[in-house]
Amino acid sequence: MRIDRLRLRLVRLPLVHFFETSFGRVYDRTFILLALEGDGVEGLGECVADVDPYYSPETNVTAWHIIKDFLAPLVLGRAFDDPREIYPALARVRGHNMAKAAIEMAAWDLAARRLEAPLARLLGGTRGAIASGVSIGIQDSLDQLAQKIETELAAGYRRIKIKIKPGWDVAAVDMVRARFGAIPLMVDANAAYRLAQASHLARLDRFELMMIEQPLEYDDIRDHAALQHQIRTPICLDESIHSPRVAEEALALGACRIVNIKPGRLGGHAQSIRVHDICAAQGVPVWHGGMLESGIGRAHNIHLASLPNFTLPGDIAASRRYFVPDLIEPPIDVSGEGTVAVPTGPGIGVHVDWERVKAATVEEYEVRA
Ligand code: SMG
Ligand code: MG
Repeated sequence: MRIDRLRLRLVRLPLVHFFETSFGRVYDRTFILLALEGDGVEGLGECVADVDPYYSPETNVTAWHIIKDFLAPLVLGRAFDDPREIYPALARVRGHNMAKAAIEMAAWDLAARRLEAPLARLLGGTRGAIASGVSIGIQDSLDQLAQKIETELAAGYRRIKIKIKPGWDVAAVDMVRARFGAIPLMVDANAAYRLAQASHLARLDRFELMMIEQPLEYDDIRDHAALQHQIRTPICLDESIHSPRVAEEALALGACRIVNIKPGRLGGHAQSIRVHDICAAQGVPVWHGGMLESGIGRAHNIHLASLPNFTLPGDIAASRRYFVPDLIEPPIDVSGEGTVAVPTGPGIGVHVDWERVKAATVEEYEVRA
């Protein structure tokens, strides 16, 4: 396929409910939608960068700049036999995985649409539905947290993840265990602790959590390995795993026992599959993370999460938890058993409501070969 045109749209959508992590509270989501056209077919990607550089160093402004000025010229007018060639073609640019992933994932959608095949088939997906969990942000009170958990369990979700930070950790988990018993439960610290707090984190061991996600700094492997030797709860790494090489290092050093895969953080589907395979070869389970994506990014995630080593429920929930209406129609829904069906149509297999996209667009850019 030859890439003839690239289009960027900066889109802003209000969130149904605020989302709070250890680095702050957000009320809306602003992100870049990327369309690649080749051989008269269009593929879509969603950039998971945010307005601020708190989860990752990238922002919408850096991604826009890097795509427009450096990445687009590396793909426009070029012919690719396989979307696996895209990430290597962008290698001259260091880092900026979220910007790269938006292009790479659009190329996968384009390739799948040209073959009139669902994306999951090209990626190597093996299941027709994925297990879905929810990520519940820090709330104003423990009562509010309990109410949220009750709602999500009633909806059928397969596991509950709560965000933690110093001051909102042991007591929150204690409340959840006391009220809801042995539900599948995990916590995510988004790098809010330091190794010196290991004995405090060890207080979580008695709650038999599925895992603690990214307790220490975003670029740290060694301290996570030290921490894993001091706590019983399995560590799952999110922010730290930005490449297959780092995934190998983390596993070799014993820095984690579970890996969160987000294609935006890794530079796209091909790099994600490599991490998936590295983990599978070592018997390490993975699950699919979430970045508050619209239905477009969410659909990409669902296809990727249909690969065999995604054995734990992911942060891929129904559209209605985030955006009403979503940019796709019908929205992503979850079954009463807590599963999300893998779309069967060509490409990402969802119908985009372009009127809604237009209404939410705050900036546009287009460039042709
Ligand atoms: O998409 O449901 C979702 C959000 C899942 O908790 C979630 N994501 O660290 O895993 C994580 C966070 C990152 C998003 S906060 C910008
Ligand atoms: Mg996380």
